[in-house]
Amino acid sequence: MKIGIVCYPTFGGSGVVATELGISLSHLGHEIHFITYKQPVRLSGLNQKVHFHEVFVPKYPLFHYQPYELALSSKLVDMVKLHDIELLHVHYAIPHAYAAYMAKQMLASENIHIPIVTTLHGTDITLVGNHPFYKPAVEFSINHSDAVTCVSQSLKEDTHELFSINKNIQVIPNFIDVNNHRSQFSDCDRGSIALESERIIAHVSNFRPVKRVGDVIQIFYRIQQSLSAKLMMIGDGPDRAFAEDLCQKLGITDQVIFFGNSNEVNRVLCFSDLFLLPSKTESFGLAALEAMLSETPVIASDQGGIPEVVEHGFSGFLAPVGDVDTMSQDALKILSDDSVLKQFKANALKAAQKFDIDRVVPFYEEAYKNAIQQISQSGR
Ligand code: GMT
Repeated sequence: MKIGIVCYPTFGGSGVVATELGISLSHLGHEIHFITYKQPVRLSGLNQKVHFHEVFVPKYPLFHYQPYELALSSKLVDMVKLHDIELLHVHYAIPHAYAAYMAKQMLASENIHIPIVTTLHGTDITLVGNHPFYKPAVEFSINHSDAVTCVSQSLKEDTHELFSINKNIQVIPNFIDVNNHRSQFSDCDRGSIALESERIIAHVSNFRPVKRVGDVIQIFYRIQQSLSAKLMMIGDGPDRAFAEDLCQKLGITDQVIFFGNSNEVNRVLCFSDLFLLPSKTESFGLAALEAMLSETPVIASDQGGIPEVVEHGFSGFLAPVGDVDTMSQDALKILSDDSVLKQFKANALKAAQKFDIDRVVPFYEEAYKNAIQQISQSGR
């Protein structure tokens, strides 16, 4: 199949999932066209099967807001015609599903009929999408997609609760490339970052309020009162300065490293003993899954789709949002004893392996085939 993939090209989970999916589909022989405003961060090695088309929005003084959706839908129309793309898979409803719907209508006027598959990722539904300013357009674009998928059962329930959806929403969980990831590191070089006697704790996010980075710092603060440890903070965003200030106030700046947006997430996870994800909500928690594949157990909140990824008492522990005392006590249960830590590390890996890309990608292929078939049968 020739598939157009629309996504955010940034470090966020939806862009990562879209990119890894496209690469994996290309290995299965499909021709993939990424269409977005920048080359996705995880996309390298463009080749005959993997193409990138940049959406450019020329600046014009009249426009207070640059019309990205317009540029994207025009680009989609052009790319579908130029490369005979058979299906568009858009990740994140806003504004991608809306732009794809417009492209579909423009193409239909030229008798080119192409299905749209929309994947909902979380914040497009739970945080941004249901805002009254966007809701009618988001609901319309979901209902007018030819197939809709979402990344967890929890997100499916949230979508039905927040919107009037008349479409079947298929849950296709996020995934991870077990073989590729496991072959990346043989030596974790732990000594470059901490002493042998120190536990290493990690957090990866976009530092938005939903991630509750203050809780990350508070959990770490309590942990380091009982054992010697370092905290690796990877990512960047609005709450970074607040997190750095909090470290200063608590007198732990020497024990916390802020890496910013880094391409070395897997290197840091490789030598980490524990991952913290105390978010207000997560539709899935891809960062936790990536940690688990690096044999890093997870302490997280019990919200959204996280319990579908992290098994309480097996690959980590879950607690109510904001309960930093329970979270730090649970962390200490794992970190205080070498043999318990070893067991949780092994469990984390085992739990992550269930989400191997090879098990999940066939569900997308099937969804594409059905969508293409439906369009050709209905003749539209
Ligand atoms: O977490 C974010 O703020 C980024 C956001 C995104 O769109 O990349 O992440 C969402 O999608 C990821 C991939 O499906 C999920 O793993 C994250 O849980 C989800 N974030 C939230 O629901 C807050």
